Amino acid sequence: MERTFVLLKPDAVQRGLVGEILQRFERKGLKIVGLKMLQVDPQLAQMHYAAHRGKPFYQRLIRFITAGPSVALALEGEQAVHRVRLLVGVTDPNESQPGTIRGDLSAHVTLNLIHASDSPETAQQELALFFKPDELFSYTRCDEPWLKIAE
Ligand code: D4T
Repeated sequence: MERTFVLLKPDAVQRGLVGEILQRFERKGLKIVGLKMLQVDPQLAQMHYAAHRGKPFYQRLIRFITAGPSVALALEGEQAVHRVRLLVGVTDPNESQPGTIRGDLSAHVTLNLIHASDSPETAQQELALFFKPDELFSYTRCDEPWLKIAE
């Protein structure tokens, strides 16, 4: 089992899309193992987007991500990083496929609703950046034993 980090960005909260997006992950079978609302402050934003420092869109990105509350999520499942990235869709609104979160719900390259870790290593770093150890949970969902029928 793998864990990944997801951030529902301020536009997801402002547009009332938190439930819709959470539902897509739950319906896919990903397990929520961490969930909290927070306001990303400039320091956290700079750490999270350190790889983009100096790029033309960097200042806009920091301004946007700190503009209002976000929702941080930890999701667990088989190949969770890859599966979540597929559900999210690509960054460019001209290329994001219908059926994906961005393809269905976002039309802007910066206001793109959601961040998801791009590798298991990044996921570990980002989970540690946004969650304290006691904010992440290990538990068995009641459908899990039944679903083992296919093993
Ligand atoms: P994040 O990191 O937010 O999940 O987005 P992606 O993984 O899909 O995309 P990314 O790292 O390439 O870009 C990070 C972030 O920067 C914004 N952005 C990106 C932007 O505002 N203008 C741009 O031209 C690009 C390439 C969107 C996501």
